[in-house]
Amino acid sequence: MTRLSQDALDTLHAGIARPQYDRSAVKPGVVHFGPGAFHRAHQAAAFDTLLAQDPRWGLTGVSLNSRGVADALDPQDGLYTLALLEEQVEYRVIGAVGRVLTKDDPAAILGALAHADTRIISSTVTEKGYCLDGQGVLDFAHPAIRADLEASRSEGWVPGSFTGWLVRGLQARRLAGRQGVTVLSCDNLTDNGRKLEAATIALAEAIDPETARWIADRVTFPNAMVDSITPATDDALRQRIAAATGLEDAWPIQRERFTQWVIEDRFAGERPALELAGVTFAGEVRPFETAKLRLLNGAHSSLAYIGLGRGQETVAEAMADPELAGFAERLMREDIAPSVTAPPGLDLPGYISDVLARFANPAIRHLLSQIAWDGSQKLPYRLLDTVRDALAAGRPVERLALPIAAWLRFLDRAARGGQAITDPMATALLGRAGDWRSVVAMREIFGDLGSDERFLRAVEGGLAALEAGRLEPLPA
Ligand code: CS2
Repeated sequence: MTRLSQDALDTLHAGIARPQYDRSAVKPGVVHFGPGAFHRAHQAAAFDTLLAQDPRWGLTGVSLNSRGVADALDPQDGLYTLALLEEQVEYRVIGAVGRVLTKDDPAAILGALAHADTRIISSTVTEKGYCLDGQGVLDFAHPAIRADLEASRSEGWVPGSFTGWLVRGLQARRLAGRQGVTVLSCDNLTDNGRKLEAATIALAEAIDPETARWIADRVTFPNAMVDSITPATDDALRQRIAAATGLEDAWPIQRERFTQWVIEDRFAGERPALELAGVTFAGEVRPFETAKLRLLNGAHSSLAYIGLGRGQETVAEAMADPELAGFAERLMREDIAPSVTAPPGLDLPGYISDVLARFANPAIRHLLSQIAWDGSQKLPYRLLDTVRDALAAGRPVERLALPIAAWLRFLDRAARGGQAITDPMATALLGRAGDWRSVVAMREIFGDLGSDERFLRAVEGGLAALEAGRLEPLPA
């Protein structure tokens, strides 16, 4: 079967949406770190819509950790197919991604970052890509940061971390006399832009104080909230895409039809007219971030760890379990919602109902094991901040502690079964598995909660409940 490529676009089956612009006229205005499934499902689809009106916002991807995306997309001239999963699946070929650069060609990455056409540097590198400590600031003891500090002592240094590349690229822009840029985080953490700004400037100050001052003056780091459920690509999707489009696609992407992107209107120069693609620009993004991270992502992680413990595989399967679906709804409405100030115009009870319906979508095969990745990086923003707010307000935390107990049992099962887990702190966590108090005592994850007796009693009650096969916490 013919492979998807620029030349093969004309052979696409009728009815398959394709780029509505001349790709040869596109300028690469955006350098994106982490062009994985979520980026290509969400931001790239929005830029693809915008490019039909404004050719200045093409995407150059940068993959620092693997060649997989580059090897899949470069033979396809950056093209890939996006499947919107509802009853009636819709297919769309996305052309917004041009090249995908890898760490094998650092000069090309630096050239893209320093290029005159570059106006935005964006990221989906996940929480762990920021190298932050438990307080959300740059961890100078992080091995990747220490390596960058060492490397930066030599001329022409090549960074290894995302933050290191930001410093190196912004330094090159400064030395070349380029304009400032907007650094746009699209990762799931509260105050993502401000945290990235502080981390970047802190690293720059340690490497090149003149660049740190330049960044503070000429670069903006808006906060942003991103949302669209994007299950991992599998061979079943590849087969569906080949049958539907008539072309072979090495790495198609699938997501739900729902997508939301709220960006703080704080750009270093002209901003892209992404409102043409349904994106919202706001003066204050924090309420949107908190609502989404705590309600959607907090419930997602809860379903993942509890569902895996009940032998379930997908989010839809967990939601088909009445006891677990009921627990998730009570958790959202009674324990998380009180800690959330609804963004302007958002009806919180209705939002919760919509999220639960999205979770239950049978057209989406979203693996609980995928959501279970990186718990040490996700749970602080998704559940532990909510626990802190509840404790401070004198609200009960037993139901909030149950998913934490489920995560502790998830770690125990992996350790006992000799299974690896995907988590940057896997070694430390699996080394402590079986002694849950030593895990909860890890300040880089739990901060002060590890010594809060109310929280510890709630976790103990959650462990007892799960051991008894119940989802209502037992008194410790
Ligand atoms: C999920 C998120 O994998 C996970 O951790 O909770 O990727 C979730 O699907 C997105 O945040 C939804 O916008």
